[in-house]
Amino acid sequence: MEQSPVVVARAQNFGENTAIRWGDQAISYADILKQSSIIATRLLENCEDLSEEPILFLAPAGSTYIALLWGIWRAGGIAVPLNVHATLPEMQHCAETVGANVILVSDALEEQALALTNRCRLQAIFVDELLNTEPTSAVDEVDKSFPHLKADRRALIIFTSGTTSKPKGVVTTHTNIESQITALTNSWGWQDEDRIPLFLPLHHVHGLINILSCALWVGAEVEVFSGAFDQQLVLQGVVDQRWTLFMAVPTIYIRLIAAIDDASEDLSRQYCHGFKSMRLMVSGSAALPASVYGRWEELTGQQLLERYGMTEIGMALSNPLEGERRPSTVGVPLPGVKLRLVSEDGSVVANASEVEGLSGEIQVIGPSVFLEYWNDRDATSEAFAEDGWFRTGDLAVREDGYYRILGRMSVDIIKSGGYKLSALEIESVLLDHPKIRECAVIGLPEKVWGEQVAAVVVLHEVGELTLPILSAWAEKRISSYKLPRSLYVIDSLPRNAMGKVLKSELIALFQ
Ligand code: MLC
Ligand code: AMP
Repeated sequence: MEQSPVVVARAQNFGENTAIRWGDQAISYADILKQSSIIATRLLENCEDLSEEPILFLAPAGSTYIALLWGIWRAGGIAVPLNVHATLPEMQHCAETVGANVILVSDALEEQALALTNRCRLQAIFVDELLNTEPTSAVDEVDKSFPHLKADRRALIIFTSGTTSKPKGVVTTHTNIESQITALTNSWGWQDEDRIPLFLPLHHVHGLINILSCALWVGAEVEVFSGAFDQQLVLQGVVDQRWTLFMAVPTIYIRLIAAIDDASEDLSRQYCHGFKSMRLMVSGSAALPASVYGRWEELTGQQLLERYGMTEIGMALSNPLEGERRPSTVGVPLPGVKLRLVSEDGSVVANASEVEGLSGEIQVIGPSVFLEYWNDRDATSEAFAEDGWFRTGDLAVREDGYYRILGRMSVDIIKSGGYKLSALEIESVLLDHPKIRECAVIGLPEKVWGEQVAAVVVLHEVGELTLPILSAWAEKRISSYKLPRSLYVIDSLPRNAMGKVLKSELIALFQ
């Protein structure tokens, strides 16, 4: 099956092994391969190669999701996973940005898909029935008709919020994805005996690359939880010692600490024992407070491995599997990642292993770095320094050989519960509210979520606007995790001489 991307071809080695488990059901690698073959055949009904055509897909976490992802890849297309909880305008933005003609849909999400196809010129292909059919010829035969895929082809578009008002489509190639995966499978000792729970969303790299794709790369087993994060179900899995690996955002570890603290003595002992039995627990997507690292170790004996990454680059820095894991740091560059720190005036302050103690923007170069923002040449060229290094927008310092993240360069990027949110995107939505004249969205520090979205507004006329009224209005326009959690009505926004809102003053005022 050399014509398939390596990530799919490798699955052949794992045949009847369980790939995905959910509830009391399971599906093998061979069956998912067969399903992906059916999808690819369907997509190639009218052509021999999708030739990097973007194909949207909408499916809850589970085996269908993988069959669609791999099916699109095998047919030569670019897979564009949509957030199953996104609002209609958000999905429409993704569909229009990539200029998609086709969306593959799991039947459970029919309603969202039909709403979208009513707005955009898109053909919806409902896949449940299709996936239950037998391939018309033997799978091996079918496979031979798939296009020969070069590794430098575009493979995936993940939408990410940034310092522009609308999310941008991050394009990665098959080579990028392979190198993002292998950096982690090699560094964290992934093996086919590993079993991992998946409760993070699959439209971001933490869930899609670090958990799902790494597991499938090595032939491991993924237990999928779709829908909202169900702490009790996850804790039951921990008590049953069903997993060897665990990956989550800091918010989840903070919630788990509270659950352990609140449980009866007996149950709390069982939870701690279950966590202790795992071979590795990883935290990332946002800063892990040292107090959480310490408390987790006290309770479970586990030293959380903290790492740092970004949609555009996969994972770049990691504490070691073997050796010292240092709280409040993100360790050292992963294999294949070249990293430097650059000061505001553009001079390189620390080249990988040399200078210590000077802070600068993290810039990265290497095979895991994305190709481009879809159809956005200006944003792409702005994102890279002249000599080709990707500017992350995160500040760091190197101390005693380990990197420590100091924060972000832009106040317009908010991290809440591991989700990256754009203040500008939320502002542009809120400014459409008939009562709002001016608006500044800020991230206020908060213990459990890291940061929480707050809206500071100036109203058109004396009147009232309350948070519940604003939320009810906004929830049709933006995903619920982007909604402001607090609202401050003031007379005027503080601005500098150039008219720019002084967000740091607002943060100091309201935190
Ligand atoms: C949920 N809510 C949030 C939120 N998640 N509010 C702010 N920030 C968030 N992240 C709100 C919902 O809108 C809802 O509000 C209420 O909380 C309960 O919703 P829920 O769906 O039941 O929440 P829950 O399932 O418990 O979600 C919490 C969570 C989730 C931590 C599991 O936020 C999550 O999956 N975060 C991880 C995101 C992620 O994968 N990021 C990685 C990006 S890649 P209401 O008002 O309706 O009750 C990346 C690179 C890297 O960062 O390095 O990994
Ligand atoms: P995203 O764009 O959603 O992929 O989020 C990437 C951003 O998450 C990075 O640019 C960082 O700001 C943040 N991030 C990821 N891991 C960490 C970490 N361990 N500590 C602090 N910030 C992190």
